[in-house]
Parts: sequence; C-alpha cells; structure tokens
Amino acid sequence: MSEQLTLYLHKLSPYSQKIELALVEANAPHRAYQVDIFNKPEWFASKVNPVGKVPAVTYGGPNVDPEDPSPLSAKIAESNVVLEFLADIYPDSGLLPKDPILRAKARFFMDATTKHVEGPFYAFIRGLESYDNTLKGIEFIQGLLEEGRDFAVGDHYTIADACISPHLAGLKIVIETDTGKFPVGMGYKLGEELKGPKFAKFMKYVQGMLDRPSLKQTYDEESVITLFKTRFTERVQ
Ligand SMILES: N[C@@H](CCC(=O)N[C@@H](CS)C(=O)NCC(=O)O)C(=O)O
Repeated sequence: MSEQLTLYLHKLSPYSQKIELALVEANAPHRAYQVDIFNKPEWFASKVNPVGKVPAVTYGGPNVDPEDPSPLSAKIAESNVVLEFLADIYPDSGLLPKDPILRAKARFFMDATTKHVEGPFYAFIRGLESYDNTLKGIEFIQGLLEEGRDFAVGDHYTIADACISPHLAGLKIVIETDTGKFPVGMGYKLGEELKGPKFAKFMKYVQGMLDRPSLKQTYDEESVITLFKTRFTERVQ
C-alpha cells in the first residue's frame, strides 16, 4: 500500500495548481485540504509549513485528520520542490523523463519559468512594471520549445509543463479581459503582441496546455477572474 499524501492548497493559488496538475497527470491518490490563506489556521504554520504558504504536502505517517498532522509524516513545501518530490515518488509517471539530459532540460525550463515568466508577469499584473520583461521571458521560454512537440521537454507531460501551466492560464485572463493594475489597455496590447507570428510556437504550446483535461479539472477560471478583479483593482488610467 502506498504512503498517505495530503496536499494543503488554496483553490485559486497558481502554485497549488501546479501540484494538483502533477497529481492528476500522475494519477496519484491523495487527499486535498483547502487552507483559508486569508485567515490561516494557527496549526498550519506550526505543524505543516513554517513559512505559512500553500502548497505544502505531508507524506507518510499514519492517516490522520489533516488539521492535526502527525509528527511522523514528512512535511514538504515550495511548489517546485514538491513537483520534484512527486516525480521522485512516482518514477514511472513520466513526471520527469528517465533520460538525464531531458531531466536537466525539464529543470532548466522550471527555473526559467520561475525567474523569467512568473516574476515579471506578476509584477506586470500588480502594476509594478511594464510587460516588456514578461514578453522577454516568454521569448526565452519559446526558445526552449521544440518545433512540432506538444510538451516543454520530450514527448510526455512533465513537471516542467505543470510548473508553467497555471501562469499560462493567468496570462490568458490578462490578455482576454485586460484585468490587472497596469494602465488600461496594456493587457489587450500584450495579447496583440502574442498573437503575432513571432510568438506562434509559444501560443500553440499555451493552447495545448490549456486544453488538457488536467488543467480543466484543476481550474475554475471564473473564480480566478473574480480574484484578479478584486485584488488588482486600483489601476493607472
Ligand atoms: N514560492 C512559493 C510561493 C507560494 C505562495 O506564495 N503561496 C501563496 C498563495 S498563491 C500563499 O500561500 N500566500 C499566503 C501567505 O503568504 O500568507 C511556492 O512556489 O510554493
């Protein structure tokens, strides 16, 4: 029998969704516990993740109430670390390829996503910088994609795809609804840039990721749009 795995998440957190995607793609049995991140229970930081953020997982130990995790289970946090962990405990899932070169490429893709897309993209949504760095990051990611392939690396869904997909879903919202603290129209303008021939390979990859059943199963677009609209309301006119 496999070890118990409990995922602590928030339904609208892109970092949590990375883990849900990997779990669904690996068909991995697990229990999910929703943490109210706006009113966090005291036990969460003291017993699960000292940093107090989702996602986090407990692994192993007895099957207990998620609100009272066992000291015998391992506690693992940071979405990219958890993704690697899932690939380790499900070595036959394809979450990481077997080939060491492709494994390195998947890790490089994750690192590039975190540094060059995630950071600039959320800075843009928050109205802290223009979309120039986001576009540069997307160009960098596009350069890593191989023509004619559906996935970030190799010919199978990996943690590299899980790492970027929630951000691609957020990007879709921004370019289709212009929601964010950036000056009015900049979300649409970013969309126009991305729809040009220069970004055709990236946009094909985006569509493939957004069409996956795992994405649809783990994502509530309307609620994320509402969250974006309420969190990112004061706009530069
Ligand atoms: N670098 C972290 C970021 C996690 C993160 O920022 N989680 C947010 C939700 S999207 C959170 O838990 N916020 C609650 C808080 O900071 O108190 C990761 O990749 O796991």
